[in-house]
Amino acid sequence: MIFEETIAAIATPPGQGGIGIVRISGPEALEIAREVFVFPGNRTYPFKDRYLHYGKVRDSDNRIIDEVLLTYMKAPRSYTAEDVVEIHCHGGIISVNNILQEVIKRGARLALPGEFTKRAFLNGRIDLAQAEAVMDLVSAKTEKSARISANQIVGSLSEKIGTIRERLLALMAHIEVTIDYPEEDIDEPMIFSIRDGIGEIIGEIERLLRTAEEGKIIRQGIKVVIVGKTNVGKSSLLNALLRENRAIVTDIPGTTRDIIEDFINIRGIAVRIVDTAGIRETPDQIERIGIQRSRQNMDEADLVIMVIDSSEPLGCEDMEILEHIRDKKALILLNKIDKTPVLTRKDVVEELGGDIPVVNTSLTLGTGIDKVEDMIYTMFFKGEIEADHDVTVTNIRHQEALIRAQSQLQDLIEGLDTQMPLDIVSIDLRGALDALGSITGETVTDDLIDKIFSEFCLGK
Ligand SMILES: Nc1nc2c(ncn2[C@@H]2O[C@H](COP(=O)(O)OP(=O)(O)O)[C@@H](O)[C@H]2O)c(=O)[nH]1
Ligand SMILES: [Mg+2]
Repeated sequence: MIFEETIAAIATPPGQGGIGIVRISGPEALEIAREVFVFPGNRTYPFKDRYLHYGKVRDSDNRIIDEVLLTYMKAPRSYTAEDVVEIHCHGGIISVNNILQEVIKRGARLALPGEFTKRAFLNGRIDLAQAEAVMDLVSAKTEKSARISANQIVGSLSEKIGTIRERLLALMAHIEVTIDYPEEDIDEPMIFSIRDGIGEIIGEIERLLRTAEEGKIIRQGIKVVIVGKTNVGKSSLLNALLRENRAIVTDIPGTTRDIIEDFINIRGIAVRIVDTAGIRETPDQIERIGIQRSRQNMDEADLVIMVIDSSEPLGCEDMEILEHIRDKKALILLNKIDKTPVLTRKDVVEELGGDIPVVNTSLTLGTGIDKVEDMIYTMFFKGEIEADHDVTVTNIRHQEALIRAQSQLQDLIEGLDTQMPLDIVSIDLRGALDALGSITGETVTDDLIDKIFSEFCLGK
C-alpha cells in the first residue's frame, strides 16, 4: 500500500523533558527534512540511512528554532515501513511545537491518533494483534502487563494463531478433496482423522481462552470501590493501601464528600482504588451528591470493599449496603478491632445469609492490611499465567474471536457426527478461519480497523 500523504506528529509526551521528538512519515519525509534542517557550517550532505545527523532546524525566515539530532530511516526498514524522519530537539512545549509547525508548513499533515502504527499495519510490517500490543505496552501500568504486551509485539499470540490457522487450512484441503471427487466413496478413516484434528484444535483454543479472564485483569486492572456508612474507616483504608495520606481522615462524620481515587499496584495488578462518601441520610447537598456517586461507583466496581465498624452494632445504613452488595464480588472489613468488638464475623455472615469473605482490621494500627491485599489479589488472580513464557489473551476483541472460532468448530464436529454433507460442514470451518483471521487482521473490515486505531494516542 502506498500512501500519498506525509504525516507528522510529536511523538513524546507534552511537558518539559530532556528531549522531544517530532516524527515524520511518508514519501515527502526526506524532502521536508532537507528543507528544515541545516548541517553545521551550512554545508550540504546527503542524509544517511539510520544515522544520527547533528545540525539545526530553521524556520522559513531562516531563524534557528533549535539545535537537534535527526535520524532518517529509509523505507521499508522503519516503524511504518515508509520513509521516516525523526527530529530530536530539546524537550519542552515550544521547541517541539515550532518544529512541528515548520514541518507542516513544508507539506506534511498532522497525523491522527495511532496513524503511524496503522500505516505499519496496512503496509504489512506488523499484524493487527501486534499493533494492538503496541498500544497496550504504551498504556501498561504494571511490569506484568508490560511484559505480556512486549511478547505480543514480537508476535507470540500471532504465531500461535498462525499455527492453528495453518492446521485448519490443511484440514480444509482434505475436506475439499472429498467434495471435489464426490463419486469416490467417502473415506471413513479420513473423516475420523478430520474429527480428531478439529478436536485437538478446540482444546488449544480452550487453553488460550483460559488465560483470557486473568489476561484481561492484567491488561486493564481492576476497580475496587470502598463503601460503608460514615466514620467506619473508609478513607483510612484508602490511605493505608496507598501508603500515603491521600484522603482527609477525621472523626467528623461526612468528612469525605466526593469521590477520591488513585492507582496501586498489588503484585503486578493495577488496582484503581476509589474512596467514597459514607452512605447516610444528610441535609448537606454536596454530601448527598457524593452519596449518589458512591452508589453509582458501587455498581461499576469489579470488587466492593465494605467497611464496618466492629465496635458498634449494625445500623440501618449498614443493612442497606449489605443488601446492595449481596450479589456482587465483595469483601467485608470488620474494622476498629482495637476497640471492644460488638460485632463478629458470624453476625455479618448471618445477616447476609451468604458467604462473603470477611477480614478483621485495625486501620489505625495497620493490622490486616496485608491480608486485604492478599484477598484482593486472590479473588481475581489464581496465578495461572506466567507472564514470561505463556501466550496470554489480554484483549476482549481477541477473546470474542476465539469464542466464535471455537463455537464454529463445535458446530463442525456436530455436523460430521450427524453425517451432514461435507460442503455444509466446510462452511463452519471457513467461519472458524475467519474468526481467527480477525485477530491478526487478515479478515477485518475497514470500520473495525479505523475504530481500533482511533483509540491509540497521538504520535504513535
Ligand atoms: N480506633 C480506631 N479508629 C479508627 C480505625 N480506623 C479509622 N479510625 C478512626 O475513625 C475515624 C473515621 O475514619 P475515616 O477513615 O475518616 O472514616 P470514613 O468516614 O469511613 O472515611 C477517624 O477518627 C479514624 O482515625 C481503627 O481501626 N481503629
Ligand atoms: Mg472518608
